[in-house]
Amino acid sequence: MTTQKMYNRYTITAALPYANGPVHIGHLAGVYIPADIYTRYLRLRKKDVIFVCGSDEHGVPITIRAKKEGVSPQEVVDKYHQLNKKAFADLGISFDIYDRTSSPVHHKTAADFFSKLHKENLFVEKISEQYFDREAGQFLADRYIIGTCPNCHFPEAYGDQCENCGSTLSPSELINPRSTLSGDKPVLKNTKHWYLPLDDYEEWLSDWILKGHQEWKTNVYGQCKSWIDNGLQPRAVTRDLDWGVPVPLPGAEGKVLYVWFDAPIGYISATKQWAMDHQKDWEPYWKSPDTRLIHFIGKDNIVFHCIIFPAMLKAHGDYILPDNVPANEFLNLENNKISTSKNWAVWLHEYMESFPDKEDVLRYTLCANAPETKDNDFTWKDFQAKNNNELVAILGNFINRALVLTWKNFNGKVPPAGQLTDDDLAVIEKVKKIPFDLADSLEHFRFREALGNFMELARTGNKYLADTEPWKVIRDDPERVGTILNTALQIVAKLAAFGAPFLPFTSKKIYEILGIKELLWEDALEENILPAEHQINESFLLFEKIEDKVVDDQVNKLAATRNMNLQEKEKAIPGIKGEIAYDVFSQLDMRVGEIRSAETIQKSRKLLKLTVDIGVEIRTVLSGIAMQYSPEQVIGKKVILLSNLQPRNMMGIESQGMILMSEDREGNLRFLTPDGASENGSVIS
Ligand code: B3M
Ligand code: ZN
Repeated sequence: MTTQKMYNRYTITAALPYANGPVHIGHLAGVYIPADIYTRYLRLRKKDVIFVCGSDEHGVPITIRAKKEGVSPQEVVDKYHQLNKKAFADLGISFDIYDRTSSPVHHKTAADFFSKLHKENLFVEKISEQYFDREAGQFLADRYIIGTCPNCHFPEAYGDQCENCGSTLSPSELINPRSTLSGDKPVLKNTKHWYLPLDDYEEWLSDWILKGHQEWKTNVYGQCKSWIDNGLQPRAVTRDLDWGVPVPLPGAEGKVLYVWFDAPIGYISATKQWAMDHQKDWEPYWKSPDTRLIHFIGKDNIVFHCIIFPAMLKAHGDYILPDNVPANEFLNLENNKISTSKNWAVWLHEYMESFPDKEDVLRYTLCANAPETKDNDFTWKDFQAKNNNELVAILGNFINRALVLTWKNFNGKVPPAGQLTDDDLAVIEKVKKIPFDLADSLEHFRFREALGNFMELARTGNKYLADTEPWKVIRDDPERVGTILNTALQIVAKLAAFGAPFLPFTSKKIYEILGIKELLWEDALEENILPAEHQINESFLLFEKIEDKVVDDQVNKLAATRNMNLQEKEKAIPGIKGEIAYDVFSQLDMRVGEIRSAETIQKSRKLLKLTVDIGVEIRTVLSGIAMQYSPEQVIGKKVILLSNLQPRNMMGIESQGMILMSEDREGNLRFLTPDGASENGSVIS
C-alpha cells in the first residue's frame, strides 16, 4: 500500500441516493462504481473494510412527490428503496449494508447527535419569518411556494429557484407567491430554528483542508477553497416539515432535522445496523484514529461532505474525519445533461432488464469514461465500441484463445513451463510490474488509469499470443507451445484477480473455467499460479458482440421517452389488485348521475365543485379534474357516481361521493359514461 499513513481499518461510504426516484448511470459513474472498485480492491488486499450506503428518505422532494401521487412519503421511499437496493445488487455494487434513513436506528442516532450538540450549546437559535399556509396549517418549505419569477416573469417559479431562467430565488422575491398546497397566498410568520455556526469552524476548516488535505482532487479542493474564501455562514439544521427526524426538543413539534443534517449521519447509523446484524463493534469504524474514512460522492455534494459534515463531526468530538473525498464530476448522456425530470437518463433497473447478462459491460464503460476530473459523456455508440473493440477483441479474445488452445492441444491440462526464451522473460517481467502500477492508481482514486493498467495486462497477453503464434508452432514444436500456453494461462489467472474490482462477473467466470478459487492480490503476484497438469474446465465466451440494432433501439427509446416525466413513464398500467369476494363488490352503490352545475374552487388548482343529480337526490361532489376540465365542459355530462362513499371534508366543503374516471399512462382523466339514455339514479351492478 502506497498510502503515507498505515491504516488498520477502512470505512467507505457512498452517497445515499434520494429514495424518490431510480438510480441512473450518472450516479453509477460518479459515485457507486468507483466506490465499489476501491472497496473490492481493499478486500483483495485483506483489509478490514466496510462499505456502507442506503436510501436518503427525507427531504422536501420526497414529500412533494408523495403529495403529487396522493400517497404517503413512506410509500414513496419504500418503493424506491427496494428498487434501488435490488438494482445496485444486480450490478454487483457490493455494499456491506444498504440501509435507510427512515429506520428507527437512524432516527435515534441522528436525534442523539443533535441533542449532544444542543446540550453543549453549539447551535445558534434564531427566530425568523417564514411563509405559512393558513389553509393547510403548516409552514412552507421553499419548494412549496410558487409565484412569478422577478427576473423572467415565469408564472410558476419555485421559492428557491426559477426552472425557467434558472435563477436562484428566495420566497420573498416571488411576485404573487402562492402555496402549492392550498393555492392560498401564504403569510409570513415567526418560527424558531437551530443553526450550525459554520463561521465558528472557518479557521479550523481552512487549516484542516487547505493546509492538511492538499492531496485532495483539484475539483474538490478548489470547491472547498472557494467556500472558505467566501466566508462561511451559519446554516439552519432544522425545518418546519412533518416528514423527517423530529427535532428532539420540547416545543419543537412539527419541526424536523434538515435532511442534509441527518443524511450524512446515516452513514454512522448504517454502520451501527451492520454491526448489529453481524455481531460486530461499530465504534472503531467511526472513532479509531487508525481507520481511514473515505466518502464517495458527486460534485454537488462536496460542500456537505467536506465542510458541513466535518464541522458537525468536529463539533460532536467523538468521531474521526474523512481522510479523502474523491468526488467525481457529472456524466452527460448523448451530449445532453442527464435529467430526471425530463426523463433523459439510462436508469439502472431498466439497463438490467435490457441487458441482463452485461453488468460488466456497463461497469467497464462507465469506469473507462468516468468524469473523474471533468464532466464526460456517455453514448450508446461508445458503449458498443468499448464492448466490441476492447472487451471482446482484446480481453475476451486473449483469454478465449489461451483456453481453447489448451483444450485443443493439451486436453485442458496446464502444460509444463519448459524452456523460456528472452521474449518470454520480457513478457513475464512486464506482467510482474503492471499490478504495482495498478495498485498505485487505485490507491490514488485514479480508476480510469487503473482500468487502463488492467487492460495493459490483457493487451500484453493478446500480443504475446499474436507474436508467438502457438497455433502455427504446434506442428513442429509442441513443447514450445506448452511453454507459451503455460505463460499465457498464468496471465489469464492474473486477469481474473486484478480484474475483479472492475469486472466481478467476468472474474468469477474465469475462475470457474480455470477451476481455482478467488485469488487475493498478493497470491496473484506469484509468477506461477496454475501448476503444470492442473485441469481446467470447459471454456466459454466471456463477451459477445453488441450489434448496431441493439444500440439504435436504445437511442430511439431515449428519444421516444424524452420529456415523458418519470411518473407518467412509470404509470405503466398498474397490475390488477388483489381478489375480492362478490359481497365486497355488492356493497358499492354506484348510480348514473348528471352534472347539473360546476365551479372552480378559489383555493385549489385541482378541484371542481359539482352538483350531481342521481335521481333520488342532488349530491355535492369535489372532483380532482380541474387541471383537465373547465366547468363549462362538464355541465350536463352523464357520469357514474359512487354514492355510498363516506363523505370527506376538503377545503371546508363536504364531498358526498366520487365520480368514476379512467386514468391512462399519461395521466389523462376520462369520464365513465353510461351507454344510451340511462336515467339518473339507475343502479350500476
Ligand atoms: N441524497 C444525494 C443527492 O444529492 C444525497 C446524498 C446524501 S449522502 C449523505 O443526490
Ligand atoms: Zn425566471
